[in-house]
Amino acid sequence: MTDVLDELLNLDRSQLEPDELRRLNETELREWLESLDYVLASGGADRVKDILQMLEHHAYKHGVPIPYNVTTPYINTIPVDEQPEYPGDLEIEERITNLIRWNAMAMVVRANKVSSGIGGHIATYASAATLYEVGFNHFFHGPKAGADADLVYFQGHASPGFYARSFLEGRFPVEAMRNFRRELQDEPGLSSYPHPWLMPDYWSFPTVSMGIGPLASIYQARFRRYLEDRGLLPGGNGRVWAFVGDGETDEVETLGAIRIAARNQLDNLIWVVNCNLQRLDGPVYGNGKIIQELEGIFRGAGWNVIKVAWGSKWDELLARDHDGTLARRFEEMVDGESQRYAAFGAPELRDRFFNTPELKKLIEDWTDADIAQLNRGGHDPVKIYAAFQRAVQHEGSPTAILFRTVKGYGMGDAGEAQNVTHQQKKLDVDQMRAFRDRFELPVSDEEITKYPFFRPEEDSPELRYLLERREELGGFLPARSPKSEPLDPPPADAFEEFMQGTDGREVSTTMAFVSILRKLLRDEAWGKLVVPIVPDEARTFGMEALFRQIGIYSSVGQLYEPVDRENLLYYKESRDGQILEEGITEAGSMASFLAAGTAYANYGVNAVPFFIYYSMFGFQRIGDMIWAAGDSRARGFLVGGTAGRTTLAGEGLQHQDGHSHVLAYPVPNLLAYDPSFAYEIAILVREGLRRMYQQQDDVFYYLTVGNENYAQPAAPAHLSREALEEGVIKGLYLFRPAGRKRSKLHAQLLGSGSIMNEALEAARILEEDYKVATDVWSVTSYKALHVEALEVERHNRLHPDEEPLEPFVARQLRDAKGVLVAASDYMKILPDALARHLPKGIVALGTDGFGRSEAREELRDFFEVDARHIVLATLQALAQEGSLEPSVVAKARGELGIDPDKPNPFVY
Ligand SMILES: Cc1ncc(C[n+]2csc(CCOP(=O)(O)OP(=O)(O)O)c2C)c(N)n1
Ligand SMILES: [Mg+2]
Repeated sequence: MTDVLDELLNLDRSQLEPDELRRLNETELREWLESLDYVLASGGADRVKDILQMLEHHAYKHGVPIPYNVTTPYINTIPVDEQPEYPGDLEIEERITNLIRWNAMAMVVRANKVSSGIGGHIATYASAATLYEVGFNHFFHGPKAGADADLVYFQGHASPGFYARSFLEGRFPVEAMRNFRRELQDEPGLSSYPHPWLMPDYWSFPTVSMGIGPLASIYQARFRRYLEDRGLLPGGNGRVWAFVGDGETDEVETLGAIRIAARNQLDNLIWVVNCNLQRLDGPVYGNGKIIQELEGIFRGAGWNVIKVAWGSKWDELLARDHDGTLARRFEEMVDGESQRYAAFGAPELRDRFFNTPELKKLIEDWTDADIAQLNRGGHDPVKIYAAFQRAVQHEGSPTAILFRTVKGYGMGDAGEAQNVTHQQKKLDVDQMRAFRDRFELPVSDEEITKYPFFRPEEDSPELRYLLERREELGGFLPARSPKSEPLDPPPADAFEEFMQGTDGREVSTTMAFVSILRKLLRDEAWGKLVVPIVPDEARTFGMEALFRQIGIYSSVGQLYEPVDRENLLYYKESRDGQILEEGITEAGSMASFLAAGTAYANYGVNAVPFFIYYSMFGFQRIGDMIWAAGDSRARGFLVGGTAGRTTLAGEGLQHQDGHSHVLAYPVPNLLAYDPSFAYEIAILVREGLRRMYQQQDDVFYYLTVGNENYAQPAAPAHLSREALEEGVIKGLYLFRPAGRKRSKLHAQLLGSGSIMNEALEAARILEEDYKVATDVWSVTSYKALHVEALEVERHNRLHPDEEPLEPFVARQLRDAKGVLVAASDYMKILPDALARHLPKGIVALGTDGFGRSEAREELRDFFEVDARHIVLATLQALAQEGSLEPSVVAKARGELGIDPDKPNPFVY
């Protein structure tokens, strides 16, 4: 051989005849391949990898960059000879799966038969049934597995399948199945989608808003590591499984954080991507191959990827495919073409897929029935088991398993692989019969018209098998079982220092909040449970002292000496660090909030997340995730910093939030506060801890804090501590009674956040310059006042024969004299929404409109929320009620220097 090479090497290739060149190429290739075979046989796969890597380097050094290929051939990752033996009883498992398929389909069809338009999905679960069943029978560990218990994010649109399984398990009566999507019937109903609020013993994770489940699962797996590394949770084999739709990967939330999972080496995270190649309208990627595309993305991000594209029957053909013709044909076929074979079956596959003499030869003796068995990998339990097994054994990185399935599998002409299948909710009797025959279900022709649910006898082999498997694996899933112990709040005097004020020292509410947080971090019981979460804004909010004090969590500790090591407050990362420094991702931070805020339910750990961020990038950017926190019964504190449209001065236009408090209204169990003073925050934090962790109410808190420095006052002396706490918590209390007594003119000013200072200044001007006796109230929460007033109103409506109750806000203001004027750094709708609950009309000042780049003073003038505008509004209100001449108001306008022709800050 060497002689041949020597001879050939001396040749000038350009002089060779084509035939000679071909022979040379062939010889070269053979040489290389033989060497490789030798290395593989003697040194094994690892040695081959080493050599190939070195070769690549070598070529690169000589100016030959090898194009990086992020995808592997379009065949299964796990070769047949590496598939483990299936540990279960395939036959009985198939019968169970078929029963679940039937009941899942029947519950949707029946629901829509009984009342049209009730909705539901058949095709999603039909495509994923075997994936889930292999998981339920062999992998998913239930709550009784302790530290090995898994958390599973189920695909929301597959919910009929889980209900159908739970029905077989005896967890739901048949009435519940009949009331799928009918939760307001006499009998128990079933929620359309995973909803922990509505089914708190069952669902843990709301997944139906696409992208949120996958994103949350990454941070869930990381949070689990955090708890283990910090000694708050025993280490175990518990994993996070997330089932993801292939269409769902279009959502930026789905793939946007996958590298975070790789960076944190989350081998406790397994994603099962159900690539049925379709979404709602049609193919996910008809002109390409979604599996290949996703493989590249996951591999590029550092994930372990397992592809399960082809079922076992294809192995027979691949074994005979010596020259790679079949593998190349796979590569050539786009998903849109592939969908046709699933829709039209064996004849189409025979004619169109096997489209060359070589390919036709592979199936020359095959009948259509043989060809029909050429299944996709995600319907083959043996392949699924092999993939799951490999995923749980994999170490060092997260795993994505890409399963190829058929959307609407088994639905036949009612929808199988049809573009309309996602929304197919109705099957006629013939289609039901076809379904029954295909899955060999014991339902008679007479029964079938009634859409019956089928559950075998209690001691049938199927039910015994199913129950045994779940018992072995730690109990039923889905299951949500909160198990944390109630925890007393810090003692009443723990935050006493904040009740005293700052003695004239000017500090912002942000600084006050951070001091409160630091105090809590030092608390014996609570300190370790606090989880500060920041999206690269710790310095913005003056929290950098915490870096050193409690450390930043890193799964690998700190592999470098930080540049500021000499500093007292250096950037300290450690394995038992407490801060979750998420980088610039509010969505990721919120996902951490979700994980920490539900740790009481998922791990029995009373973690207390404090997520501190620019208030502008909360509700309007990640509102759906905040909604999910409400739905998930998450507990904790969202802290919106640099809050208010005018409070962050200067170039902070992009951060000028004057509406997050409006956006906080829709989330039912969210309590939203816009405090003005340090002692209010102290009261609210302690109350939050009491309510959420002692009383175990599934609420969470939103606090806005500002960056304007001012002297923090002591708690007002005219109120008892009890009355003050009640007012702060319920949303309103009298902060400073009028100084002027026996006046003819009276006003009540309502201030919030840092606009409270403008209200106080306005009161001074009103009293001194216009002889108006002015009380100043602090409104800590318009939402709290509004919600309570609605509750009272509703009670009165439903109990017309009882003495009507009075809303808290009306009671507080009942005896207050004169006009009501409210000002905040938020939209006017907040005070306006209270109008009908008040004893008299209210004038609302607020910051509706886009922000501006300006200084605080100019901004407050522009938005008409400064002391001068509050004075003007008060005088105008007094004129309107007839207590003042309009000319006095016009004169005052001049005195106050307000331009009547200034532009309206609200453009439309
Ligand atoms: C944020 C969001 N947008 C849109 C929808 C509506 N929707 C529900 S299911 C679906 C298609 C899902 O396709 P895929 O992720 O491939 O799941 P499959 O049902 O195919 O398993 C869509 C668009 C949604 N639930 N959430
Ligand atoms: Mg899909």
